This record gives sequence, C-alpha cells and structure tokens, in this order.
Amino acid sequence: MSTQKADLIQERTERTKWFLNERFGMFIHWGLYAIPARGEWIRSNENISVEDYQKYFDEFDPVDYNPREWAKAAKKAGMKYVVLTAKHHEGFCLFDSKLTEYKSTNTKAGRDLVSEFLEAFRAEGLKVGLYYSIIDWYHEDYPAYGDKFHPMKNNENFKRDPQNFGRYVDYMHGQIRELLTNYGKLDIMWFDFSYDTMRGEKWRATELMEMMRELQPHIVIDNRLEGSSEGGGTMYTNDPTTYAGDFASPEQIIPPGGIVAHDGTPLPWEACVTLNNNWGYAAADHYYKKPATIIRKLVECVSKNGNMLLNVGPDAKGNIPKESLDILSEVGDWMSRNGSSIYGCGASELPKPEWGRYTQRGNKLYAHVFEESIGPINLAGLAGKLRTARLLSDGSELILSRPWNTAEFVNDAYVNFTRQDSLSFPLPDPRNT
Ligand code: FHN
Repeated sequence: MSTQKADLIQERTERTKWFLNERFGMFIHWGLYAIPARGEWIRSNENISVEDYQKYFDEFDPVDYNPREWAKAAKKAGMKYVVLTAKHHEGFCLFDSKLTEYKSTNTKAGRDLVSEFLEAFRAEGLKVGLYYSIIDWYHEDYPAYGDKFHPMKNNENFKRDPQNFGRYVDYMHGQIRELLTNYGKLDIMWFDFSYDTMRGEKWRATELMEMMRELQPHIVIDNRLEGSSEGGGTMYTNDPTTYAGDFASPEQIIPPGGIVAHDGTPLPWEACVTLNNNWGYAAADHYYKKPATIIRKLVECVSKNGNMLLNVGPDAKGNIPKESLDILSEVGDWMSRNGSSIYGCGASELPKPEWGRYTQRGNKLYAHVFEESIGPINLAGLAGKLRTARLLSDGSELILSRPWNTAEFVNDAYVNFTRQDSLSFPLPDPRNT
C-alpha cells in the first residue's frame, strides 16, 4: 500500500472516531414531495412534468415547521447526530442557494430551512449533517434522455444536450461550496447516489473532495460519490480513491457480517433504515416497524461494528408523523436505560449466542436477550461459559440488556419488563471457584 493510501486510511480512522462512537442518528427526508404525500420518488414514478410539478413549489408553506421540536424528539430517542436532505432528486433546495431560484426562500415559506435546522439541532447538542442528491431531476443540464433515473427518459420534450452536463457539475460543486461555506461547521456530508457510469470522475469527484477537505477537513463523508445503496467503490480496497468516502452506506438491509475491506479489516459503516416503507412522507403508508424491531436493528448494527441512521419523513406542514414520534419515544425509553450498551460499543469477540446478540465496549459485555423461547437465561451458566472461554478479563462485567419481550408487544408486558430489563453484576472471580 502506498504511503499516500495508508495516510488516507489513517485520516479516515481519525475522522470517524466520534461517528462510530455515537452509533445512532436521525435521517430526515423532506421536500416538495411531502405535499402529494406519496414518497420522494413521485415525480419519477408518476412521470410528472416540470410544469405539473410546479404546483407543489407554488403551494409549499410549512407553517408548522419548528426544527427545535424535531431536535428534541431526536435527542429524547437517544440519537446523537442528524442528516437532513438539503436537496433530494427533485432538485428543490431547502437552503438559500445563489445558484438557483428553485429554493425554499422563494416559496411562500420564505425561509432558509437548512439554516434553521442546523441551529436547532446544534442547540440540542447533536452533530449535524446534510444529504445532497447528485441526481437532479430539475436542473436542465442533468442528463435526462436515456437516463433510467430520470422521470422524463422517454419524453421527447425532455431531450437534453449531454454536452452541457459539465454545467450541471459546476452547479453541483458550487452548491456544495455554498453549504460548506455559509452554514458553519458541518459534521457529515451524505451524497446520494452514483449508478451505472455516473460515478467518481463523472462528478469530478477528486476536485470536489479536495475542495471539501480544504473547507471542512474534519467532515465525515459517505461512499456514494462512487457507490450506492448496494455498496461499491474503492473504500473496500487498500487503494481507496480520494473520494472513496469515510463510511459504507447499506440501505434497509443490515449486512450479515458487518462490512469489511477486501483484506478483512473492519470498515466504518452505517445502515439507513425507514420507520415505515418510505423515506419521504407517504400519508397512506401506515406499515410502521414496532419499537422492539427498531431496537433489535440498532443492536444488530452495533453488534457488527455499524451505525444506524433512522429516517423520519415530515409532512408538508413540517410535522413529523405521530406514528414516527411514538416509536421514537419508546425507543428513547429503552435507550435511556440501555444506551451504554450502544454508545461506544461494537462487536464482541464472542460468537453470536442463539438467544440474541452481544455488544461490547472494552471489558463490558452486553448480552441482548431477544429470544426467551429457551426459558430464562441462566446467568450463572452464561458467566461460567464466558469465564471458561476466557474471553473476558478479570473484573469484567456482564450486563444483561433485554430489549423488550419477544412476545407480541403489549403495554403491560412492557411495564413488567422495564423493572428488570437490565441486570448488571460482576463476573465471579475465577480465582474463587
Ligand atoms: O433514491 C434515494 C432514495 O430516495 C433515498 O434518499 C435513499 C436513502 O438512502 N437513497 C436513494 C436510494 O438508494
């Protein structure tokens, strides 16, 4: 490995230390698509022309937008960082960009939504990040014709001159410069997404990364200037490009074995997950995951050295759906008692037990009991197994953390459970047995 590449990997390790410690963040997908309320891909899925989509720009007026309330909900849920869509594929900018008229300050709202968002979440002590879509269905120089990720791919009226794609890339770089210059310290930049031949230097990614590292050297960046939700890119190799990114970004699926480089070394990664089945607000989508499911996913991510970025999709007026808030509140109840089994934790050397998962931080081992079908866990027997396996040094502590009853979640089971959902006792000293 060249020195330069070794330095890149070392710098990435340094940059992501806080990120891998916090483990749990909030993703927020918000834009004009919240008005029709059928998810963020509506313009493409329903082949809506720019003219027909304009009515949403004309209507957008989030009178209930109060990002401080969003931030309080995230903090109460135990989340430590947040990522908001500054611009999604629709091309609408939630910030006062000087490079376009298609922005929130030109709507009835008349507000820089990103600026207010950043101030509110910083005030609640969370680290802040912005999502930026490199795909842009609004910009006239984004290649529409023949591009499968563009809504007008087969519409003769939307043929584009691909020679002007460079003008779109200039626009994209200019907006990234605006975001990293005009909005204070950002902790995360979340690009979305590369595909087919549209990756890497098609976005002039080396030039973009050099500019970003000059403006905000500490900022943690995902791998989608090269990759997508399916992964991809050189961060898995020992020869990463300058724009390989600092973390892999699996989507909805938690990788079976976590994420490692080709040589087997663990890589920083974060799984992004929806609460229902949509990223953007979808009024008819009531298929929400249960709090226990969310907790198990978070525990699974951490048990595999990963983070979880849990999504909310506010509605057109700026309200996070009540179903989402209720789940976040109950996840927060559990996190308030068991956050020590998440923050700063990672995989254990122990193999996964049949009844659940382990997370570990130093010599503290957290046993997350998911399945009680094998009857009450014999803690002494478990401690004996750990001791025999000599996998924990003397003075280690085994903390039993039981993310809720595996039975169908009902309130009284939750009440019974909370009085004892975390037991902690020192392992018997092997010298006394
Ligand atoms: O197309 C987007 C999608 O709308 C959403 O933003 C997700 C979140 O990671 N990313 C892309 C799909 O991979």
